[in-house]
This record gives sequence, C-alpha cells and structure tokens, in this order.
Amino acid sequence: MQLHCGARLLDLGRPRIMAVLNVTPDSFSDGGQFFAERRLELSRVVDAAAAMVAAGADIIDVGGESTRPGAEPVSVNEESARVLPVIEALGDLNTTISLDTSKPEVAQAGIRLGCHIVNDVRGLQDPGMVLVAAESDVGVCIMHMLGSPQSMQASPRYGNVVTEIRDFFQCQVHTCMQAGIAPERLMLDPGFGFGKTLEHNLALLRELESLRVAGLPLLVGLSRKSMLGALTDREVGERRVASAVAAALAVERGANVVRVHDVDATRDALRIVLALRNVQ
Ligand code: HH2
Repeated sequence: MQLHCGARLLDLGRPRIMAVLNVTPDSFSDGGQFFAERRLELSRVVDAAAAMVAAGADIIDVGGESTRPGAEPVSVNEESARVLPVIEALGDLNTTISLDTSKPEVAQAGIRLGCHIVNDVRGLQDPGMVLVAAESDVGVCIMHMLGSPQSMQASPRYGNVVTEIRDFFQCQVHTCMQAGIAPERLMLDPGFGFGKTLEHNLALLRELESLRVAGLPLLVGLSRKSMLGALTDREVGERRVASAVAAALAVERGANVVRVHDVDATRDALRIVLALRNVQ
C-alpha cells in the first residue's frame, strides 16, 4: 500500500508516524508553545520539526487552527500567517509535510509552497476543497466530523456510528473520484473525538478495519485526547503512555498512519508491534 502525495511516495507497507506540529496559541495539548509575546518564533518551530523527524516521524502535520471542542474559528488571513511561513521553512527538512486545514484558500497556498498532504478535518465537505485537491497532486486525508468544533460534543448521536462513518467515507471517496482525484492519493480517518462520545470512539476503534472503504489507508488520531483522559483519569499532559498504547492498538487493528504528539514513545510502541509481525 502506498500514498501518492505530490513529489513524494509514502510506503505504507509499515505503519507511519504523523507528528503534530500545532502553530496555534490555543490547541488543546500543545497550544502556544512557539509564541513569544504573541509572535510566532519560526526557528523554534523548525527545530521542533527537525527533532520530530530525528525521533522517527515520517510526516509533519502543521496546523494553524485549533479544532478542540468549543474552539473559536480563525480567519483565512490569520491561519495563513501562522502556517504558510512554516510550510515554506520545512521544505529543507526532506520529509513529508502535511497541512491540517479545512480552508481551500489556505490549502491552495500551502500546496504552492510545497506541502505534500492536505489533512482536512471536515473531510472535503467544502466543494472548494475538492476543487483545490483536484487541481493538485497532493495526498488528501478525509476525516469525519459531526457538526463543527463549536457544537460537536454537545450531544453527538448516531443510529450506528460505524456504518454512518463508513457511508460518509464512501460518499466522499465517490465525490473525489468524480472530481478526478486518484484513489492512490486518499486516506480516511474516523475523526476520534470529533462529535463522538467515549462509546462511539471505542466502537470505531474496535471496528476500525470495517471502516476501510475501497482498500484505502486509515489514519487514526487518538493522541492525548479526552477519550484517553476518561479511560485513565489523567490530565492532558499525563497521557503519553495511554497515547502510545492507543497508537499501537490502532495499528494492530489496521491503522496505517497514526497522528501523534509524542513521537519517541509512539516509535517504541510501534517497534514492538513490528517485531511481532517479524518486520525490522
Ligand atoms: N485531531 C486533531 C486535529 N487534526 N486531523 C486528523 N486527520 N485526525 C485527527 O484525529 C485530528 C486532526 C485534534 O488534535 P490537535 O491538533 O492536537 O488539537 P487542536 O485541534 O486543539 O489543535
């Protein structure tokens, strides 16, 4: 299995680590770390990305808008000012760069500056995003979210969470293919915590493999999320072990890419999974 992402080809014969690099003042677990007196310090962002690659990250996922429950939306200009200099600066790292955005304008500018993947937490529901993706050759992550970050955790309800998300993937994959986006460029993500209760999240993880539409790669992001807090009774900063265990379990259940904050712990966890599979 491979993901075609612009100039790069990501071999998914082994699970890959997507490292979270949030350049936001307000992300739920790592917000504000690169800001001094409200200014983004680009050299610190680049150093952090280089450290993630050295620790075993295969993809760096740059985000400029928090999507935590209740987060305030940011404008195109504000998000662009946060992420575009970072995308440009990471070009020298020689790694796969992903841009976590739902805004077509931001995605388009990021693609021009060399990002390889567009990671859309709204799953290309904006037709503008489909157009931007179709006009490019980057990889695309289609994530499922119920509602919007402002309201998604109010009282999420599904008839059957697994079949509803599978239906969503089927519909979005069809839309992409109609628009001329090759399936080799697509990844699917159930969107843990995005309009889901703990029970929904557990059902999705249990039945992860049944969410695989058209044989596409699956991305899972559980790192530090409140689901892990609920299960372990730990605060955000104390969820490193739970996050590494969750990543390993997701890979055991079929995840091809795990989106994480703690790269080194995840790499250790995945090494054990790979050893059991007889992969070095
Ligand atoms: N989760 C977050 C953001 N983007 N993208 C994908 N594909 N899958 C996810 O599960 C996912 C995502 C939320 O986590 P984080 O970026 O750490 O927080 P915030 O949204 O507050 O910046």
